[in-house]
Amino acid sequence: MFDKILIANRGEIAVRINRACQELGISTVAVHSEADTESMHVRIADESVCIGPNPVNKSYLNAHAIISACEITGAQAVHPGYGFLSENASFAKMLDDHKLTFIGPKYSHIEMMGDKIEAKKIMKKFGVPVVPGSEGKIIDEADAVATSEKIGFPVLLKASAGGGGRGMKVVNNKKELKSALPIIKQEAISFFGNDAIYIEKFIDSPRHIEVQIICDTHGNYLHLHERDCSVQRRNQKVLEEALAPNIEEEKKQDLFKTCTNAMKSMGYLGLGTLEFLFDGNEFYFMEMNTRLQVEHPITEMLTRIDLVREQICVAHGDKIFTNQENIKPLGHSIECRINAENASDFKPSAGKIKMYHPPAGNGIRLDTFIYSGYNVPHYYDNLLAKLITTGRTRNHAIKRALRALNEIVIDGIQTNIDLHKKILSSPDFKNGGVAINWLEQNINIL
Ligand code: MV4
Repeated sequence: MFDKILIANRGEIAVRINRACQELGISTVAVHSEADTESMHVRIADESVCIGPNPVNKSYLNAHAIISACEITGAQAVHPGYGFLSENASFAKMLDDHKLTFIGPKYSHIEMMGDKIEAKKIMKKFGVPVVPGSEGKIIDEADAVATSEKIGFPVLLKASAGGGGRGMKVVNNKKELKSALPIIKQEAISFFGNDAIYIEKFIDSPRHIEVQIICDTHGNYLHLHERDCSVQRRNQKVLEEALAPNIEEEKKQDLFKTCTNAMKSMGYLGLGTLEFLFDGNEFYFMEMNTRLQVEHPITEMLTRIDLVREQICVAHGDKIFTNQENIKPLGHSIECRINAENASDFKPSAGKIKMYHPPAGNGIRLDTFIYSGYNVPHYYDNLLAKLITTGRTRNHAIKRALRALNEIVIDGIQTNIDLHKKILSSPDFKNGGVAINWLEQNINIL
């Protein structure tokens, strides 16, 4: 096993990764910006290196500074967490060139899945159901019109280098398509430096279901079931649950088999998530994420598998400790993302946490980095904590989440704790299976 790992991230995920390293007997190096000197991830690591000033492009996105920090400390591997450099293929390649291990997939797979047209082509080739749309990139206006008329309006224009909801536009007819095409192309160039556009049938009110997979270098391509991430606002997930309620078991099992077969055909390594839209009892592949995800703990609680531990092990070349037959999800798990934000305009809030008291007890997990007296900086993501509750049934997990949200105290800054209480108390949510537009449409009446 590695002796020393550098954690190229901050906040709750850096703390989460540090914990997995400690349990594996691996010593840790934290990296941080000037604003993060007093951050929890720095305090709990064995060593720390300041890699630059507060803006992320000068610190957490500074690949050269991170590689220098490895050389200085003798770290053998880098865990990128999520966000920042976690899906940056050239960073993964740079680490390879420096004989350092990137704790993630091969850089070629990161690159492939980062190109959404390429990702869709590959998945389709391996039998994964995809959203009906253009065969690859749109060549010109005539091609766009012909493709859209064939699949039928409304259609969605998507930038191939986009993802996570950026660089998309719905068009309802030929006229709208013709005016939107040059705009979305220009956006694609200025946001992503790549003008490749593709077209998909617009699916109106689907659910967002994702499949967690993990692969090693010993021929194991396993799935860890699914998560339902439909409760979102402006492309930001708010609450996730596993398993996804009200979907036929056989339908899911067919999908899992297809996903693991695709991973085997690709020779994928490490953790991955295949994102699907679920509509009218059908799954449609959208994108694949080649990183550890924010919402991984709900899968951990259900399967009792430590995803970060396994991620480190498979990156080292070790075998996954279990097999598909022995992975049996137990009960139901819900994650509430607790953000520092204004309750009325949802704008990020920052400032000093005067008092913090965590919830505890049966079925409660809180992944966080905050403490009483901590000053939340405004430079970074506003996620403060993830409350993960697990129960024997979905109902029990919901009741536990409400109980824990009543126990938790975060004083001094504004949070979205009340929003979570409203969601968990709403009859629609309790019924299970709300669509991706549900929260935005109901936020004022919850
Ligand atoms: C779609 C879609 C409807 N139809 N594709 C948003 C993020 C990116 N991963 C792709 N997204 C979508 N693709 C087709 N053909 C709706 C969305 C979408 C969405 C998907 C999942 C979760 C939240 C969402 C919010 C808005 C739009």
